[in-house]
Amino acid sequence: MSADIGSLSEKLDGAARAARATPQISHEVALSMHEAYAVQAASIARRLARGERRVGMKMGFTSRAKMLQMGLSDVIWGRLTDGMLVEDGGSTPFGRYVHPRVEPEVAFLMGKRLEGRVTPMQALDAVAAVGPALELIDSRYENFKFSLSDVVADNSSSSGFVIGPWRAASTEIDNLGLILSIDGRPQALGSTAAILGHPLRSLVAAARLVAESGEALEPGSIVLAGGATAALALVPGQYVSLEMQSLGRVAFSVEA
Ligand code: OOG
Ligand code: MG
Repeated sequence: MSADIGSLSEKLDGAARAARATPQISHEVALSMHEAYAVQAASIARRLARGERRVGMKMGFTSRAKMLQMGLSDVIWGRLTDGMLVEDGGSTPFGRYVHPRVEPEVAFLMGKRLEGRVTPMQALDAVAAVGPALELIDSRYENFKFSLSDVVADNSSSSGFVIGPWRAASTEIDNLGLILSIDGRPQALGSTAAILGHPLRSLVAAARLVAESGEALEPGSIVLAGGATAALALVPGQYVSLEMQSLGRVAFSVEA
């Protein structure tokens, strides 16, 4: 069977809207990575057609912790819309998700357009600000299990994100200690060095990857550099907070 990009994107978008898991695509059709990104783009186009606005992109599998947790090792990316944004200190309804998890990330706010092959210095020059961030990932597949093409088609599990206070782009971000807490109790400790050795390397990779899909990192857009620790499963009623050295705090609650 050959891939029907339109109907696959409809299936994944529908699963996300209904917060109901769907079987892995790879159990029925073998998607190439090119086709998987086409399904992702088509499913995001459905969100944009409903009035959501594109606000950036997220990187995935940029740390060993995440690669080991999910058993996949290629760096991937996904698209962020304003509908996925959860206010810092705000809350998000548990019922919106299938089986949400949270992970600590670093966010970049772009000041200049960036695309294609760039050096770390060029990447840094394009950054307007950096901040601590939490990503809510929520695979639309049953049991949070997927192949690489499955997860790419599913917008790299992206479903929500929270961004803390922005700091100057000149802030050193290469080895910042971080504590991810649930209900005030530390659950994961780590360092931003887990993100490809330096989160800026994730931005360099982001510029190259979006260019492969004919896109650029646009001024004003957000780039999430990828989880620095394994993700934690969420349950209703939890208060999630991230404390990042030099960058400060970001938090949200999961509504029951
Ligand atoms: C895929 C998304 C990976 C990250 O930060 O590494 C990701 C998943 O783990 O479901 O967002
Ligand atoms: Mg992530």
